Amino acid sequence: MKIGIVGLPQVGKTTIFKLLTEGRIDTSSWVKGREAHIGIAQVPDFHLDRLAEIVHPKKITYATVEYVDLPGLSRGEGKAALEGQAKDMATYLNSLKNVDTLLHVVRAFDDPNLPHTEGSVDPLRDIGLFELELIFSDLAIVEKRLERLSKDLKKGKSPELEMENQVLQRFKEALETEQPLRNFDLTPEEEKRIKGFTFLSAKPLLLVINVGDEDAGKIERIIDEYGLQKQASMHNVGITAVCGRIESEIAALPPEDARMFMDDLGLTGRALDRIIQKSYDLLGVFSFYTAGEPEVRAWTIPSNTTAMQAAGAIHTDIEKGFIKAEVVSFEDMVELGSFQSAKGKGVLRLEGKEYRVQEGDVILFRFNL
Ligand SMILES: Nc1nc2c(ncn2[C@@H]2O[C@H](COP(=O)(O)OP(=O)(O)OP(=O)(O)O)[C@@H](O)[C@H]2O)c(=O)[nH]1
Ligand SMILES: [Mg+2]
Repeated sequence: MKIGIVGLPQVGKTTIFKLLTEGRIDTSSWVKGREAHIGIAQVPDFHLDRLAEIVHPKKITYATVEYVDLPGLSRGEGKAALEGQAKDMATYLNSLKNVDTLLHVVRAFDDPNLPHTEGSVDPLRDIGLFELELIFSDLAIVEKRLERLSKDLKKGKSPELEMENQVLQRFKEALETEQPLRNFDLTPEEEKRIKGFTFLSAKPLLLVINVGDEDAGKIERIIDEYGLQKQASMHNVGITAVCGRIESEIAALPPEDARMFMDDLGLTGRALDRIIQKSYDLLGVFSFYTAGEPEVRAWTIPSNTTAMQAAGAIHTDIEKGFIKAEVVSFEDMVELGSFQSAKGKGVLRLEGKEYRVQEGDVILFRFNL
């Protein structure tokens, strides 16, 4: 999973990046500019920790997320791309090419020492403003491609080009009325035709409201606090909040100290867990586990994945040679301690190719090489 951290300038993107990567990546020497910075973070996972306690494996492997911390995108940059001045936008788009989700950091903290680029703190305005830049950037790409397509279609028709033309015309209409592309449900074929483009407004969007140190109490009721009901009801949009500055400091503390500070501030959970959970929900993914003595490992898959596809997530050979999946639920595994005792108690299930893997399943694949 790959997540791009985006937003207006000076809203706390790098602060949140540090929090998500638990301060393990030194950001102090970073040059300002259009270059993005990349960090890989383990996904905290209490299921995995618990399984490791009972299996005592040689190795524990967490799922990982790759975070890309981007420079701020200022008002007007998407629009400039639309007007053919896309110099900086190309680098920006390139950094976001393979990103699964945009994590939009929205400034809600006030700080007299750090003037807001728009003159005042107004999360709702910034969400709209940023969305519009994404829409303009997409429209620039759509218009350019449509121009090219109309020339190509005059030379000779092909079903592929016609389908692409149709999809892009629909996109154009939507974008011109300021609708983001993440509202569209495309067929797999349509998706394939447009895969090569980086349409920013098509990516799932996680809004992360960055509140001030004194506003930790607002995190739980962030939607009402900032009037985000409309955003909350949108397709492919998730919302959460952090106290960026203070929570990134807490993230660097030993757990007992962290707990004390969190209690003082009225924080019920860690920012890291909040953001990961929301990202997983937004993308509709979860983890299943393999738990052998050499390695206990989490595997992230989309909901509705079959046992056969899950095998493929581990290795194509296991998918190709798939015979059966031996499945024990996380709860049974923790209670009984091993596949052997799960079998003895009759709670180990033998599942076939089409079995839909459930969150927390502990699986042993049987396969032929
Ligand atoms: N008061 C307050 N300041 C914050 C908070 N989060 C970030 N800041 C401050 O805002 C400034 C910018 O933070 P960064 O994390 O570098 O912001 P950014 O969005 O990465 O900035 P650019 O990459 O330059 O666009 C720093 O001085 C931070 O200390 C916060 O929650 N509260
Ligand atoms: Mg930054």
